[in-house]
Amino acid sequence: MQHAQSETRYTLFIGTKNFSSWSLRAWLAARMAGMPFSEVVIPLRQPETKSAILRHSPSGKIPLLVIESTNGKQLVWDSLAICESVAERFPAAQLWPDDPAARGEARSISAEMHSGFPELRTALPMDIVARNKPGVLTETVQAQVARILGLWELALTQFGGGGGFLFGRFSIADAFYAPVVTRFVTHGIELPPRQQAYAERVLALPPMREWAAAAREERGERSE
Ligand SMILES: N[C@@H](CCC(=O)N[C@@H](CS)C(=O)NCC(=O)O)C(=O)O
Repeated sequence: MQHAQSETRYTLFIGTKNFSSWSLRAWLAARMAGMPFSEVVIPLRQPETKSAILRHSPSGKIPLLVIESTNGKQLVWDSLAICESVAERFPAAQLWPDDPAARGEARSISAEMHSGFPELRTALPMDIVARNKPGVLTETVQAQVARILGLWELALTQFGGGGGFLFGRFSIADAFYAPVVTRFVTHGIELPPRQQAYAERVLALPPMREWAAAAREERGERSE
């Protein structure tokens, strides 16, 4: 279904909801910003996945945001670039903190997630419906888990205030760590109380519940 918003039309190409952590980040930021968009899900891990993505996304990766207006068609690819475009086009959503110090930190921790934690991403893949027994983590992965919990602690203490999210109200930083929250649940990583409470707030966001329900449906499981 296409949504029309004045003369601009947004289409977000994403991957299988159970697995596609980069897609979740862009999709969640778009939903939290109230952006009207159509979504196209391209199933991942299929023989035809690459060619299906390449039909739309020259980078060969998703997420991809297609913006169509009277000015023509614009492609925005890569999760962080999409989040930035959403923030720019929907300023009322205030997807970055107002305070420059908080904004600098929110951008830094989002960028650190975007470009980092490769061992954690391999050892603890996103699989929203799975519940795995906690396994033995390498020292590198343990250090990366500790780094993330430390980043959350710092942001919640310095900037979280009463809002409950890393920088008070929901921001792109929360979108960037939302898949990590699901990974901790899937892989049975125990969290300290403050981080656990934060994780629960992220999972309780209506769009997160909607995404998780869709992931269960993809896997042929009944939604809650
Ligand atoms: N840096 C990119 C990474 C995108 C990415 O790796 N997407 C995966 C899905 S989560 C993908 O397109 N995989 C399909 C493939 O590589 O064939 C971003 O932040 O958007």
